[in-house]
Amino acid sequence: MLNKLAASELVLNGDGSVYHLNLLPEDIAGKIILVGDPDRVPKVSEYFDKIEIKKNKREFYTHTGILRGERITVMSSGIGTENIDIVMNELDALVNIDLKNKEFKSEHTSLELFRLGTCGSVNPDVEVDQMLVTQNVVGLDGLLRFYADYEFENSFSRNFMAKFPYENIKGMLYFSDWAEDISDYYQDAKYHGNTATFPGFYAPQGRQLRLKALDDRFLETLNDLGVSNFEMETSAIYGLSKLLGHKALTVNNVIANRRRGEFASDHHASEKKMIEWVLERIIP
Ligand code: R1P
Ligand code: URA
Repeated sequence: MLNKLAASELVLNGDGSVYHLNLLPEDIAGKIILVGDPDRVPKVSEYFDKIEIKKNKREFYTHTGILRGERITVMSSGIGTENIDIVMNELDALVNIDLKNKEFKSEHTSLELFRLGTCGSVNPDVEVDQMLVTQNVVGLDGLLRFYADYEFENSFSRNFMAKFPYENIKGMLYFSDWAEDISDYYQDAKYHGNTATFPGFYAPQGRQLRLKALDDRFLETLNDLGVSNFEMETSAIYGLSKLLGHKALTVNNVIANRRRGEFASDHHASEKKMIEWVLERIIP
Protein backbone atom coordinates (compact mmCIF):
# COMPACT_ATOMS: atom_id res chain seq x y z
CA MET A 1 0.00 0.00 0.00
CA LEU A 2 1.22 3.52 -0.83
CA ASN A 3 2.07 5.56 2.25
CA LYS A 4 0.56 8.83 0.92
CA LEU A 5 -3.23 8.76 0.93
CA ALA A 6 -5.32 10.30 -1.86
CA ALA A 7 -7.79 13.07 -1.00
CA SER A 8 -10.65 10.74 -1.93
CA GLU A 9 -9.53 8.12 0.63
CA LEU A 10 -8.62 10.19 3.67
CA VAL A 11 -11.53 12.60 3.41
CA LEU A 12 -11.13 15.95 5.16
CA ASN A 13 -13.16 19.13 5.53
CA GLY A 14 -11.83 22.52 4.39
CA ASP A 15 -10.34 23.25 7.84
CA GLY A 16 -8.41 19.95 7.80
CA SER A 17 -10.76 18.13 10.17
CA VAL A 18 -11.82 14.51 9.51
CA TYR A 19 -14.90 14.53 7.28
CA HIS A 20 -17.72 12.95 9.33
CA LEU A 21 -16.58 13.55 12.91
CA ASN A 22 -15.61 17.15 12.08
CA LEU A 23 -12.65 16.94 14.49
CA LEU A 24 -9.00 17.99 14.50
CA PRO A 25 -6.30 15.91 16.24
CA GLU A 26 -6.20 18.29 19.24
CA ASP A 27 -9.97 17.87 19.81
CA ILE A 28 -9.78 14.37 21.33
CA ALA A 29 -8.32 12.80 24.47
CA GLY A 30 -6.69 9.37 24.80
CA LYS A 31 -9.70 8.09 26.79
CA ILE A 32 -12.91 8.25 24.77
CA ILE A 33 -16.43 7.31 25.89
CA LEU A 34 -18.60 6.21 22.96
CA VAL A 35 -22.37 6.41 23.31
CA GLY A 36 -24.99 5.69 20.68
CA ASP A 37 -27.51 8.40 21.52
CA PRO A 38 -26.35 12.04 20.96
CA ASP A 39 -28.52 13.06 23.97
CA ARG A 40 -26.29 10.93 26.19
CA VAL A 41 -23.23 13.11 25.40
CA PRO A 42 -24.16 16.08 27.66
CA LYS A 43 -25.37 13.61 30.31
CA VAL A 44 -21.75 12.39 30.51
CA SER A 45 -19.92 15.70 30.00
CA GLU A 46 -21.93 17.43 32.74
CA TYR A 47 -19.65 15.52 35.13
CA PHE A 48 -16.49 17.03 33.58
CA ASP A 49 -14.85 19.77 35.68
CA LYS A 50 -14.40 21.77 32.49
CA ILE A 51 -15.61 21.30 28.90
CA GLU A 52 -13.07 22.61 26.37
CA ILE A 53 -14.50 21.47 23.06
CA LYS A 54 -18.00 20.93 21.70
CA LYS A 55 -18.30 19.96 18.04
CA ASN A 56 -20.82 18.04 15.97
CA LYS A 57 -21.82 16.92 12.50
CA ARG A 58 -24.75 14.60 11.65
CA GLU A 59 -25.17 12.19 14.60
CA PHE A 60 -21.57 12.58 15.75
CA TYR A 61 -21.50 14.91 18.80
CA THR A 62 -18.21 15.32 20.67
CA HIS A 63 -17.40 16.97 23.99
CA THR A 64 -13.83 17.02 25.31
CA GLY A 65 -12.87 18.31 28.73
CA ILE A 66 -11.05 17.69 31.97
CA LEU A 67 -12.14 15.35 34.76
CA ARG A 68 -10.09 15.12 37.97
CA GLY A 69 -7.09 16.59 36.12
CA GLU A 70 -7.28 14.17 33.16
CA ARG A 71 -8.43 14.95 29.61
CA ILE A 72 -11.44 12.91 28.45
CA THR A 73 -13.73 12.82 25.42
CA VAL A 74 -17.32 11.67 25.03
CA MET A 75 -18.71 11.13 21.54
CA SER A 76 -21.95 9.80 20.05
CA SER A 77 -21.80 7.24 17.26
CA GLY A 78 -25.51 7.06 16.39
CA ILE A 79 -26.94 3.62 15.77
CA GLY A 80 -25.17 0.70 14.13
CA THR A 81 -21.86 -0.78 13.07
CA GLU A 82 -21.81 1.15 9.79
CA ASN A 83 -21.43 4.30 11.90
CA ILE A 84 -18.78 2.59 14.03
CA ASP A 85 -16.80 1.96 10.83
CA ILE A 86 -16.65 5.75 10.37
CA VAL A 87 -16.01 6.54 14.04
CA MET A 88 -13.16 4.03 14.41
CA ASN A 89 -11.38 4.88 11.17
CA GLU A 90 -11.63 8.64 11.70
CA LEU A 91 -10.58 8.46 15.37
CA ASP A 92 -7.61 6.35 14.34
CA ALA A 93 -6.75 8.81 11.58
CA LEU A 94 -6.74 11.64 14.14
CA VAL A 95 -3.96 9.96 16.13
CA ASN A 96 -2.10 7.74 13.65
CA ILE A 97 -2.12 9.67 10.35
CA ASP A 98 -0.52 13.03 9.70
CA LEU A 99 -3.57 14.78 8.26
CA LYS A 100 -1.54 17.58 6.67
CA ASN A 101 0.76 15.47 4.50
CA LYS A 102 -1.60 12.43 4.51
CA GLU A 103 1.08 10.00 5.60
CA PHE A 104 1.06 7.36 8.32
CA LYS A 105 2.86 8.44 11.48
CA SER A 106 5.89 6.34 12.40
CA GLU A 107 4.82 6.10 16.08
CA HIS A 108 1.53 4.35 16.89
CA THR A 109 -0.90 5.87 19.41
CA SER A 110 -3.36 3.54 21.13
CA LEU A 111 -6.70 4.95 22.30
CA GLU A 112 -8.80 3.61 25.20
CA LEU A 113 -12.44 3.37 24.06
CA PHE A 114 -15.32 2.83 26.44
CA ARG A 115 -18.75 2.13 24.94
CA LEU A 116 -21.52 3.09 27.31
CA GLY A 117 -24.73 1.88 25.68
CA THR A 118 -28.06 0.14 26.06
CA CYS A 119 -28.98 -3.46 25.22
CA GLY A 120 -31.61 -6.18 25.56
CA SER A 121 -30.87 -9.34 27.55
CA VAL A 122 -31.66 -12.81 26.21
CA ASN A 123 -30.69 -14.55 29.42
CA PRO A 124 -33.92 -14.55 31.45
CA ASP A 125 -31.91 -14.03 34.67
CA VAL A 126 -30.20 -10.82 33.50
CA GLU A 127 -32.36 -8.05 34.94
CA VAL A 128 -33.29 -4.69 33.45
CA ASP A 129 -31.70 -1.48 34.80
CA GLN A 130 -28.45 -3.36 35.51
CA MET A 131 -25.04 -3.12 33.82
CA LEU A 132 -23.59 -5.86 31.65
CA VAL A 133 -19.93 -5.80 30.58
CA THR A 134 -19.07 -7.49 27.28
CA GLN A 135 -16.26 -10.05 27.46
CA ASN A 136 -16.81 -11.83 24.13
CA VAL A 137 -18.77 -10.54 21.17
CA VAL A 138 -20.17 -12.13 18.04
CA GLY A 139 -20.86 -9.80 15.12
CA LEU A 140 -23.77 -10.80 12.91
CA ASP A 141 -23.46 -7.49 11.05
CA GLY A 142 -20.67 -8.62 8.71
CA LEU A 143 -18.54 -5.44 8.97
CA LEU A 144 -15.19 -7.05 9.80
CA ARG A 145 -15.68 -9.45 6.88
CA PHE A 146 -14.84 -6.50 4.57
CA TYR A 147 -11.41 -6.03 6.19
CA ALA A 148 -8.42 -8.13 5.13
CA ASP A 149 -6.39 -9.96 7.75
CA TYR A 150 -9.04 -10.04 10.48
CA GLU A 151 -8.83 -13.27 12.36
CA PHE A 152 -10.02 -14.01 15.86
CA GLU A 153 -11.09 -17.18 17.58
CA ASN A 154 -11.35 -18.43 21.13
CA SER A 155 -13.40 -21.04 22.99
CA PHE A 156 -16.58 -18.90 22.81
CA SER A 157 -16.28 -18.45 19.02
CA ARG A 158 -15.41 -22.10 18.36
CA ASN A 159 -18.41 -23.36 20.33
CA PHE A 160 -20.68 -20.74 18.70
CA MET A 161 -19.57 -21.62 15.15
CA ALA A 162 -19.89 -25.35 15.79
CA LYS A 163 -23.49 -25.03 16.96
CA PHE A 164 -24.87 -22.00 15.05
CA PRO A 165 -27.81 -23.45 13.07
CA TYR A 166 -28.58 -20.64 10.56
CA GLU A 167 -26.43 -21.58 7.55
CA ASN A 168 -27.51 -18.57 5.42
CA ILE A 169 -25.98 -16.04 7.85
CA LYS A 170 -23.03 -18.08 9.11
CA GLY A 171 -20.65 -16.56 6.54
CA MET A 172 -21.11 -13.05 7.99
CA LEU A 173 -20.13 -13.94 11.54
CA TYR A 174 -17.01 -12.65 13.24
CA PHE A 175 -15.82 -12.55 16.83
CA SER A 176 -13.77 -10.45 19.21
CA ASP A 177 -13.25 -9.86 22.91
CA TRP A 178 -12.54 -7.05 25.36
CA ALA A 179 -9.11 -5.48 25.85
CA GLU A 180 -7.82 -7.45 28.80
CA ASP A 181 -5.50 -4.59 29.90
CA ILE A 182 -8.47 -2.32 30.71
CA SER A 183 -11.11 -4.92 31.66
CA ASP A 184 -10.08 -4.63 35.33
CA TYR A 185 -11.80 -1.24 35.50
CA TYR A 186 -15.16 -3.05 35.38
CA GLN A 187 -14.40 -6.05 37.65
CA ASP A 188 -17.29 -5.31 40.00
CA ALA A 189 -20.05 -4.97 37.37
CA LYS A 190 -23.25 -6.86 38.17
CA TYR A 191 -22.93 -8.96 34.97
CA HIS A 192 -20.12 -9.98 32.63
CA GLY A 193 -21.31 -11.72 29.49
CA ASN A 194 -21.15 -12.41 25.79
CA THR A 195 -22.83 -9.95 23.46
CA ALA A 196 -24.32 -10.40 19.99
CA THR A 197 -24.25 -7.34 17.71
CA PHE A 198 -26.83 -7.11 14.92
CA PRO A 199 -27.37 -5.04 11.75
CA GLY A 200 -30.91 -4.12 12.87
CA PHE A 201 -33.26 -3.87 15.84
CA TYR A 202 -36.30 -5.85 14.71
CA ALA A 203 -36.06 -9.19 12.84
CA PRO A 204 -32.25 -9.26 13.14
CA GLN A 205 -32.78 -9.34 16.93
CA GLY A 206 -35.73 -11.73 16.62
CA ARG A 207 -38.44 -9.05 17.08
CA GLN A 208 -41.63 -9.70 15.17
CA LEU A 209 -44.12 -6.86 14.73
CA ARG A 210 -45.94 -7.35 11.40
CA LEU A 211 -43.04 -9.24 9.83
CA LYS A 212 -41.88 -12.72 10.76
CA ALA A 213 -38.28 -13.24 11.86
CA LEU A 214 -36.07 -16.13 10.81
CA ASP A 215 -36.97 -18.37 13.72
CA ASP A 216 -39.41 -18.14 16.64
CA ARG A 217 -36.74 -19.68 18.86
CA PHE A 218 -33.96 -17.25 17.87
CA LEU A 219 -33.47 -15.78 21.37
CA GLU A 220 -33.37 -19.18 23.09
CA THR A 221 -30.97 -20.53 20.45
CA LEU A 222 -28.49 -17.66 20.87
CA ASN A 223 -28.75 -17.83 24.65
CA ASP A 224 -28.00 -21.56 24.46
CA LEU A 225 -24.86 -20.65 22.48
CA GLY A 226 -23.68 -18.50 25.40
CA VAL A 227 -25.01 -15.08 24.35
CA SER A 228 -26.36 -12.91 27.17
CA ASN A 229 -27.40 -9.69 25.39
CA PHE A 230 -28.17 -8.05 22.04
CA GLU A 231 -27.15 -4.61 20.74
CA MET A 232 -25.82 -2.91 17.60
CA GLU A 233 -22.21 -1.64 17.96
CA THR A 234 -19.79 -3.67 20.11
CA SER A 235 -18.59 -6.23 17.53
CA ALA A 236 -17.30 -3.43 15.30
CA ILE A 237 -15.77 -1.47 18.18
CA TYR A 238 -13.96 -4.53 19.53
CA GLY A 239 -12.99 -5.92 16.10
CA LEU A 240 -11.69 -2.66 14.62
CA SER A 241 -9.88 -1.87 17.88
CA LYS A 242 -7.95 -5.12 17.52
CA LEU A 243 -7.07 -4.38 13.88
CA LEU A 244 -6.09 -0.75 14.53
CA GLY A 245 -4.30 -1.35 17.85
CA HIS A 246 -6.72 0.35 20.25
CA LYS A 247 -8.26 -0.94 23.49
CA ALA A 248 -12.01 -1.22 23.90
CA LEU A 249 -14.44 -2.13 26.64
CA THR A 250 -18.26 -2.08 26.53
CA VAL A 251 -20.76 -1.76 29.32
CA ASN A 252 -24.45 -1.64 28.45
CA ASN A 253 -27.44 -0.74 30.57
CA VAL A 254 -29.94 -3.59 30.16
CA ILE A 255 -33.18 -1.86 29.16
CA ALA A 256 -35.10 -4.92 27.91
CA ASN A 257 -35.38 -8.49 29.14
CA ARG A 258 -36.46 -10.18 25.93
CA ARG A 259 -37.24 -13.52 27.50
CA ARG A 260 -39.56 -12.06 30.14
CA GLY A 261 -41.03 -9.44 27.80
CA GLU A 262 -39.92 -6.55 30.03
CA PHE A 263 -38.86 -3.06 28.90
CA ALA A 264 -37.54 -0.26 31.14
CA SER A 265 -39.08 2.63 29.21
CA ASP A 266 -37.82 5.12 31.81
CA HIS A 267 -34.21 4.19 32.39
CA HIS A 268 -32.84 7.63 33.30
CA ALA A 269 -31.92 6.60 36.85
CA SER A 270 -30.00 3.48 35.77
CA GLU A 271 -28.34 5.42 32.93
CA LYS A 272 -27.16 8.06 35.41
CA LYS A 273 -25.88 5.35 37.73
CA MET A 274 -23.96 3.75 34.86
CA ILE A 275 -22.38 7.06 33.78
CA GLU A 276 -21.21 7.76 37.34
CA TRP A 277 -20.00 4.18 37.78
CA VAL A 278 -17.95 4.32 34.54
CA LEU A 279 -16.40 7.75 35.21
CA GLU A 280 -15.38 6.75 38.75
CA ARG A 281 -13.59 3.71 37.35
CA ILE A 282 -11.86 5.06 34.25
CA ILE A 283 -10.72 8.29 35.96
CA PRO A 284 -10.60 7.45 39.69
C1 R1P B 1 -31.10 0.76 19.54
O1 R1P B 1 -32.15 1.30 20.26
C2 R1P B 1 -29.78 1.42 19.91
O2 R1P B 1 -29.57 1.31 21.32
C3 R1P B 1 -28.41 0.56 21.62
C4 R1P B 1 -28.18 -0.23 20.35
O3 R1P B 1 -26.88 -0.75 20.28
C5 R1P B 1 -28.58 0.72 19.27
O4 R1P B 1 -27.60 1.67 18.97
O5 R1P B 1 -27.29 1.32 22.01
P1 R1P B 1 -27.23 2.90 22.28
O6 R1P B 1 -28.21 3.18 23.38
O7 R1P B 1 -25.81 3.19 22.70
O8 R1P B 1 -27.58 3.59 20.98
N1 URA C 1 -30.70 -1.96 22.06
C1 URA C 1 -30.81 -3.00 21.21
O1 URA C 1 -30.12 -3.04 20.18
N2 URA C 1 -31.68 -3.98 21.52
C2 URA C 1 -32.46 -3.95 22.61
O2 URA C 1 -33.25 -4.87 22.82
C3 URA C 1 -32.35 -2.85 23.49
C4 URA C 1 -31.44 -1.85 23.19
